Amino acid sequence: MITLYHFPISQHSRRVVSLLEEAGIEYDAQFVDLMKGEHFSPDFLKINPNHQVPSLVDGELRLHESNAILRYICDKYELNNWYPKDLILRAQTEQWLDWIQCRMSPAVVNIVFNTMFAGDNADQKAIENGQQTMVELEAILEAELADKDYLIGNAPTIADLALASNVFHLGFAKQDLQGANVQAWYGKISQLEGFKKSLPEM
Ligand SMILES: N[C@@H](CCC(=O)N[C@@H](CS)C(=O)NCC(=O)O)C(=O)O
Repeated sequence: MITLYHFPISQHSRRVVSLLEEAGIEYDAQFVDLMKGEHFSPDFLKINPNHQVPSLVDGELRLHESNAILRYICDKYELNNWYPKDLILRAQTEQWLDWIQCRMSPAVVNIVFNTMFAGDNADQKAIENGQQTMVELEAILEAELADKDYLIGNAPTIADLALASNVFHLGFAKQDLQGANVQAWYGKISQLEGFKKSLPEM
């Protein structure tokens, strides 16, 4: 059985939990409490020297990076609906996964970390930069979701789960995206049982 090291407050963890729960895959869930510094324990550093969740262990394999973990799970369990095999749909899924990692996640981290978790070290400039970027990114998403239900066509993929984990995270800083198309899309993802199960108890 695969083991997932995760923490519910972690946006990157939630996207993986969403997929595992949605696909009904049995897994050993290991809670790593970031608030208590458990990610710096010598045992966890052997699993992921980056001291980050999520991390996956499957036999000899130790895997970090949430999107790599999503891809691995889809390939291992042949979840072709979540990670399409069609050349064009696959390329679009990869595009959005990379966009989410390279553009969306850093802006979300700037906003949420500095608003919620940085305390006296909060960087106001980083919050402003994040908010400025988010205006541009939301406009891109609004246009993309104007004529379709999900990022890639008419069914959710791992790109939607990855994006939804970021969008939920913005809620910690009360920065919910307001665009009608993004809201409609997020309403659909929010109904997924796997997504619901990934959320922290509030
Ligand atoms: N690129 C990584 C980012 C993972 C990440 O930033 N995890 C955060 C929680 S969301 C974490 O573990 N932070 C603790 C640390 O960096 O020390 C991924 O996609 O998995």
